[in-house]
Amino acid sequence: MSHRVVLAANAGRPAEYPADGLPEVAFAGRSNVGKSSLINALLDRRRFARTSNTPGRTQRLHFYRVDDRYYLVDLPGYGFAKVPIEVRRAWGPMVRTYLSTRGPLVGVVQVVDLRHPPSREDCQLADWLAEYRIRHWVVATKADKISRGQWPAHLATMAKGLGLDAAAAAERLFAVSAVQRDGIAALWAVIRPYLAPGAVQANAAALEAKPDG
Ligand SMILES: Nc1nc2c(ncn2[C@@H]2O[C@H](COP(=O)(O)OP(=O)(O)OP(=O)(O)O)[C@@H](O)[C@H]2O)c(=O)[nH]1
Ligand SMILES: [Mg+2]
Repeated sequence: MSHRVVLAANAGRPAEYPADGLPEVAFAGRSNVGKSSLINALLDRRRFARTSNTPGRTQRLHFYRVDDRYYLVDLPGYGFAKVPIEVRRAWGPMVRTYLSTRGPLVGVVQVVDLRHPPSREDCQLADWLAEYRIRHWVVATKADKISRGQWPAHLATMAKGLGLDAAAAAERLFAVSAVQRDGIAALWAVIRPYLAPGAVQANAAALEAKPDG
């Protein structure tokens, strides 16, 4: 199936975010981890979301409107030593402002590298998502770079590092390869219901019903 994808906004501040209220899922993770490649794989596009070999290229929030029904948001990446210090300083406030204020956000896909244990910043992001009570999936990508037999052990390390128990990991942790397309259909099947029309209202109601703490 081919999607109609439009880069609707390239935003730094909330005033620049789209205002049409369509549901959105955002993709967050370290610079160069494969966020843009994952978005392209989900949309079955070679190169819509811009990918590059230069880490930290994506310094603003890219809102891709898909089929005029929902957004996939490519967030700026964190934690790359080669990124200038001013840029690294701006990342936290830019992303926290987005996460803490964005009504149409129904969930975040945290993208990590299946080959490595989560970094301190990966853990910090997971903590923020918990703090803001944002639905959270963890996608361990570049799975093609290790043998399939190693996946379970690497997934277990990831789950432990990010504080996911076995039940949470079974529901919310995925191994994928954007290059080989492993796990892409399974990931889509889990996310897609949250992007259906009315998802924003359903999400707000679910949060309302959830007891604090
Ligand atoms: N082998 C392999 N390479 C991948 C995969 N996903 C991404 N890459 C490569 O990793 C590099 C970075 O990918 P991007 O998608 O640009 O990463 P990003 O997270 O969007 O990076 P920033 O925009 O800089 O934050 C590119 O060279 C991709 O081709 C994957 O699943 N397998
Ligand atoms: Mg990118």
